Amino acid sequence: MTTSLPRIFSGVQPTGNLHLGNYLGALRNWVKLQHDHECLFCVVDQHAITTWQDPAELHRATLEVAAAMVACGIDAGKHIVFNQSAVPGHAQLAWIFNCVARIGWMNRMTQFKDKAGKDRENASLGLLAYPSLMAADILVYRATHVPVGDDQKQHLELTRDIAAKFNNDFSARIGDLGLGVEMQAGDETVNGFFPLTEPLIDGPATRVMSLRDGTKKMSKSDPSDLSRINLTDDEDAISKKIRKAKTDPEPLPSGLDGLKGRPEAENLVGIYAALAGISRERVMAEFGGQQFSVFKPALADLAVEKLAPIAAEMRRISDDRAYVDAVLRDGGERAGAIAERTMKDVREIIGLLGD
Ligand code: AQP
Repeated sequence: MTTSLPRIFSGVQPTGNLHLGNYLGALRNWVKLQHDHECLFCVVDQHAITTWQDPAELHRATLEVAAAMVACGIDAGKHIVFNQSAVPGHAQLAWIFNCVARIGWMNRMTQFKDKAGKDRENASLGLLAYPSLMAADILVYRATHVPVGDDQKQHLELTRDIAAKFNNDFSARIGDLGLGVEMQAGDETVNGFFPLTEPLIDGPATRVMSLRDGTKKMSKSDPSDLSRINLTDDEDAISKKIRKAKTDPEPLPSGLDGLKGRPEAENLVGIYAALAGISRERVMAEFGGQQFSVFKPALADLAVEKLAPIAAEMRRISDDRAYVDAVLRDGGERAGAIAERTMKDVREIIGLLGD
């Protein structure tokens, strides 16, 4: 895998059932990007354990996420599909980044604040350092672009901060060893080892919200299964969840402006637009002024049409355990070779003796 195409890294945590938000915010975009990028898609199992996971369930979910990537259309032969713990470079580089990043940077992360909640002192140290491991995931492959949902924007900014500080802290050494590449940092051209990775946050569904509360993002860890459409849901479950989705008593407004202050209606319109591959304006042109009793069945039909084939493909692939194991093994070997080349240079830059 040595092309001159821009390199993409992105990951999904095996923390439960993959849902519509993961699909529209991440997986579906990955499928499009694989045509003109060199891609690494990772099941980030070491991120998952920043909060407690049942070991058997973690194992199952890791295989399921890998199967989902392939079921959604990722070409695992051309690109790399693997699990994070198969490549030691992620954890090795994360430790180095823990020594580069500042505690204050981590304390400002909204995901940490949300997940740690009020009992911050009792959160795992790993949860606080999560963005450092995420920076390592990306930079151990010196990836130039990361497609993510809107919720990961702050972590991506931190990844750039870590790369910039590393480049700056070791600039003389990077220059002496001839390991720098020229890159643009704002208006300046700088010489650095790690790229300043760009996020790719694209499409009408970069933040899909819960079906039970339009102010909360759709999430695997929401205790209510009715809050999300799982990629494994069958036709009946998809229809039922859309029928039961929280809405207000008013019909849909006639234009997009009327969706302001109506988060549940706005969310359903966004989901329809994303699944149909049309703009939200077009959805409003078709359904504006209509009751939810008309819009919801249309949305349910569309969701079933788009998602049921993915669920069927996921089941087919998951049943072939040997195939999923082979995808992950092959991906881990190829990813490991790239990561090890980076780590060799990193050790030399820092002055670690290594092996
Ligand atoms: N609701 C969402 N809308 C759009 N994109 C989303 N993503 C997640 N939720 C939404 C995107 O999916 C990719 C993988 O996410 P993840 O599994 O690594 O972690 P997450 O963002 O923490 O997802 P969850 O579902 O909320 O998991 P839990 O509940 O375990 O924390 C990312 O690109 C993410 O942006």
